[in-house]
Amino acid sequence: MANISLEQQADSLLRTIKHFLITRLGVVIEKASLEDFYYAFCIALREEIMINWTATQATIEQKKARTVNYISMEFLPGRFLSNNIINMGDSELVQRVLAKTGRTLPELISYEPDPGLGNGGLGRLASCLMDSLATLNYPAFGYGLRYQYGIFDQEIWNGVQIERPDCWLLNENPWQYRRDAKAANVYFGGRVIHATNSHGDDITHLEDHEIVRALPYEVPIIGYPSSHYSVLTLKLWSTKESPRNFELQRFNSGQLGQAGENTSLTDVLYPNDNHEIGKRIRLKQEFLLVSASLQNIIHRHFRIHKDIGSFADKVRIQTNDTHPALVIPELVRLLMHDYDVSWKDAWEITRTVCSYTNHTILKEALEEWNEHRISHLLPRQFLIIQKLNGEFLKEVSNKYPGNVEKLQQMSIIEGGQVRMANLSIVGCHKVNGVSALHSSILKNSLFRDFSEFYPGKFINVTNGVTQRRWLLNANPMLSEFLTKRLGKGWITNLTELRKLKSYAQDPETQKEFLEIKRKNKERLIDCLTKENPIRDSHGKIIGNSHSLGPDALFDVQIKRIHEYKRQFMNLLHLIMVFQELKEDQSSRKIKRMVLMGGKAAPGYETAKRIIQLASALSRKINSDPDVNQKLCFNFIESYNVSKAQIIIPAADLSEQISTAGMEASGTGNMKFAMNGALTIGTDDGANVEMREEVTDTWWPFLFGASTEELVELRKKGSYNPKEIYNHNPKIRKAMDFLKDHLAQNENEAHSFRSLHALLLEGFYGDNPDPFFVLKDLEDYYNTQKKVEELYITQSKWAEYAIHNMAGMGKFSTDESIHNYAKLVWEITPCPIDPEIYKTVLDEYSAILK
Ligand code: 26W
Repeated sequence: MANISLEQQADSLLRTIKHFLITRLGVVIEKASLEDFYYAFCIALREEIMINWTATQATIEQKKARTVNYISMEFLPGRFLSNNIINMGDSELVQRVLAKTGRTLPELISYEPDPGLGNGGLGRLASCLMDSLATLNYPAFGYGLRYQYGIFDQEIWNGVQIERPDCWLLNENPWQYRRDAKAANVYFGGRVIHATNSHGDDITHLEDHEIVRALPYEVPIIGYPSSHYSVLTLKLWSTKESPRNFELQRFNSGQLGQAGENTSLTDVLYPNDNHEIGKRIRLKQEFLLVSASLQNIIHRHFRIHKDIGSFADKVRIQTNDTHPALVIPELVRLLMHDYDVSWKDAWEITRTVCSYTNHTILKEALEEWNEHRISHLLPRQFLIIQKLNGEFLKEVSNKYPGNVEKLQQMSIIEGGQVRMANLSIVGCHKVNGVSALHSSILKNSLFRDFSEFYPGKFINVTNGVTQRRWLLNANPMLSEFLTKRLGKGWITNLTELRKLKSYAQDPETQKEFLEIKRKNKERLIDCLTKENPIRDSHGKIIGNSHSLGPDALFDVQIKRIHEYKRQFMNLLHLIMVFQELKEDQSSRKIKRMVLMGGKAAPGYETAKRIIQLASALSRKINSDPDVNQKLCFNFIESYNVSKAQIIIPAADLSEQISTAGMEASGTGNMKFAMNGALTIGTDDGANVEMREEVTDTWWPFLFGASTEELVELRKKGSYNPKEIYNHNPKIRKAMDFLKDHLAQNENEAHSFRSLHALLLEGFYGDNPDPFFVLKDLEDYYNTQKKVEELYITQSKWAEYAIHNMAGMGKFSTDESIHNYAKLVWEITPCPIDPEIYKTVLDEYSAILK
């Protein structure tokens, strides 16, 4: 549309909107409600998206490109509208159209629900990777589940987390396309009938099984414009709307729950993060995703290629953690059963095609399934896992004859449990961690036996984030600031940020940076005071969040609540500052506004107690006139991607304080730093590489024990938090306050005593303070003092912040994707073919004539 003026384009888009208002909704524009207008506006934009989508898919087919398929139980894409407008390059056009209609973009944007189809880091990473795949024109597909209810909405009732369903699909969603023709049948249960294929290998048929129909909804993922922006497909499977999923006979015999089991399979995202639950429905969800996606992948393969022989060359599958690990037995089975491939070849193809990303080393997060559960629900896949394991163990015992311990450690099935990580490692050609430190822990510690057995299989691909959402979309003012100095190159090549270094000392640049930060803080304060209520124990709103104005240091920790992330340490520090201010109001020279946000898994008691502690502290601090001019603390309800987009640009200080060795990477850390916050952090996850890029000089707030130190300490078993309590009066005073002076009711008293005991006594015979909160607290406290010293001199602070931004070039998912493409998938970009684009456009335009 390049040769039409912007004004003409605006008129044309407006005509389309009016057209849809009448043809889809039956209203004229003057009478349209916000819902009506939003919907018509989005489907008008879709018209253009469809052209590029069609052309992208046609190009991928025609070029017969090798494709990558990213399979993930979670995606956290964030709101689509604003991001799509930016990536389509239509910001100005949209402004013009809206000006003609008296609507504003913010009202449209905030009307849209934020799809919470993930828990946290893993899901958000998947979406950042999809954005980069699209922008870099890689031939890729995303596969996930279309949960009817995403991650719950969180409300805090007098300090207690209440979970409410997140009904993001209440209204028609314009960004998804239901594809009935591409539905797939997924088989569960049944009896196995044995047979052989033409190679004499065992294959299996099923009898008396249940069939669940998976229906895909396709979501367009729009790349940032090159000449023609690519549009990739994210396919989300649903079992909701299928004629046969509802079991009428069970319903008729009064078994209501069972009758609806399969229609409700994709209803809810399991809200556990880093904790395995072992539920049958979860296993069904995982297999549904795997089986439906594989069928779709194979179906696409045969549209383009004549036979299965080229499958190993043309297809790559990336499993996002072990949740989709059943692709391994299921692909082997499909190849043998449906395409008469021999066992040996099926196995070889599977191993060539699949690879696995690990996102956590926490033992309790490593998936295991009871073998009876699997064999009952997925009898054929279980037989394959058993056979694989038998062959694998033979290889192991050939290499290490007589080493029973090795066999036990490496076995896929052990003690009646199927270990999904072991299955993934054996069945994949590459296994990667998500930061240098994390990958080295996988290689040298957690999966050491495997890395010795399979040299070269374990690699690192450091995470990143997409600067399109996290700068361009979330922080327009800072984006302008960057573009003014660096040109637009950084939007698709983040290493351009390096050039910022030469501006770090420039007073004008510093001033402008600080002004932008200030405006972003004002935007956040506005949101907090209007949209972050305080509720009583019945949920009634009784107040609002507090603020100290934009001069205060904005100190932020936002992420899932977990002991290893150590929100608890942050809160103990808050108590210490509170107590100092109580004694002497001039003990602190700067104002500090502390913000914390994050959801607790519904069954995770300690995490819920930490939220309760945060709320109690917020109540205490904000209402105490002795301290509330200097210190203020708010807990942010229902933290999600949309809130992150407002909070992160306003932060001065980013809290990345996990126990060293436990945070696989972290990606919030990167978002904060590229938005001009300084990090107070341990040497953990990607913090290590961020520090290296920024250099120690400009990374002043590193603190805490190192991974190695903690490994030693655990080995020796000599850590004694009581000693710290006895020797450090400030810490002792804070701990005593926690136990004796904060609670306002019996429930709180119980919670805070438990938290106290967790650090000093230990629970159920466990070691006390397993995440070394007290060990690092003193260092943390001293480092926080350094933060305040530096913050006093704003220009100095700005200089540091600019150096930190300059060091973030490596942490774009564009870089991560290039690394996956090179080290794991060996794929090359496949931009839209101009000829194909022209054909599609001509055909489209012909209809309009
Ligand atoms: C089975 C229950 C369950 C659910 C989710 C176990 C584990 C998970 C995820 C693997 C947890 C997760 O989100 N991990 C985070 O992944 C991010 C992206 O790589 C990393 O940046 C975070 O450090 C890591 O905690």
